[in-house]
Amino acid sequence: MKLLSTAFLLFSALLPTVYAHGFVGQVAIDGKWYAGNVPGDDNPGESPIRQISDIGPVKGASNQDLRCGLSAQKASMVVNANPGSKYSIQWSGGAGQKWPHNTGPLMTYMASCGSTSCDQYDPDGDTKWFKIDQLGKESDGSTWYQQDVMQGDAYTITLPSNLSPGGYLIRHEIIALHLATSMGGAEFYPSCTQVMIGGNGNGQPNGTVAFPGAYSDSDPGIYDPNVYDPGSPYVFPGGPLSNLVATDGTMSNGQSSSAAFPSGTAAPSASPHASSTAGGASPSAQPTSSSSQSGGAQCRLQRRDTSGLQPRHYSRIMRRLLHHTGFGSS
Ligand SMILES: *[C@@H]1O[C@H](CO)[C@@H](O)[C@H](O)[C@H]1NC(C)=O
Ligand SMILES: [Cu+2]
Repeated sequence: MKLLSTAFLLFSALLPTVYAHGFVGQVAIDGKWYAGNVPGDDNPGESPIRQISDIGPVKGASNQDLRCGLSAQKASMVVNANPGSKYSIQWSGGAGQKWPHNTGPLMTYMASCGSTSCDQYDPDGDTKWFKIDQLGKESDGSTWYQQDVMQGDAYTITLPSNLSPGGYLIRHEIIALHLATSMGGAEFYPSCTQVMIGGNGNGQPNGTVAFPGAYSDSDPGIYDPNVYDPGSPYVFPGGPLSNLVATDGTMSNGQSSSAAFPSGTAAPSASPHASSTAGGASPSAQPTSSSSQSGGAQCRLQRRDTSGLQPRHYSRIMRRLLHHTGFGSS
């Protein structure tokens, strides 16, 4: 008996701790991809994506890390974009891993860096964020689009068409709700990309929010006891969309499961440095280049092209079956 329990304790201690979390690994402006730095990497390379300290979540609606992610550092690049530019996001679950969660919304906000260059700008309590996009469940009322992210898809939006010129942070976020049946269980994964908007727009947001401040731990879209009920309605947190709104949200095949990120020491081809030099990004760092050519794998949010999607729907159904029979992971 004694021996047995000792053996059990020893075995438990040896079980690996599973960190099922992630970060925005890459972003693209009008199809040009920029790698982000691995969280906590001591040797950050050139990137417009602010580096965070860890792939773990921001917890708690009053956490200042809700602005740009865990201990986010200013990034070295500010990339040019325009009103109506395509902005693409590739989530990662860590080196070589896909994003691990499938429950909860994708949200995107922007904020002006004011007269400060965005690579020098520290968002604070006065930073005025306006919501440009929010994406929840698919038309079946149960499957979250985050499921597509978990399968490796990249997400692309068209930036608001009337943005005034200047420097902005684009704050894209997943709120993972797999633990949201408990108050405080929601996991926030914000990420900021530094852009310089050109053109001659003149739009001003009609409403802005602060981070922290926009969310409360008791918001129905953050503490959601019904989150696993099929068809349960979802109330997005953070108020209404701005008048400056992104359009054409699209999931498309991301890169294969192979790592696009340097793990520890940088692999030259996929290094963040590579993408800052002209044409330097490797094919593996360009998630959509192959899928956009192969066609068929794209899925518009309203009008899905089902021709290339059979395996995905199939696996989704399988996953649900497994879940309902108790074999799926929680
Ligand atoms: C801003 O405009 C949008 C679109 O017209 C509207 O849905 C939203 O309620 C407005 N927000 C505020 C704070 O007035
Ligand atoms: Cu996680």
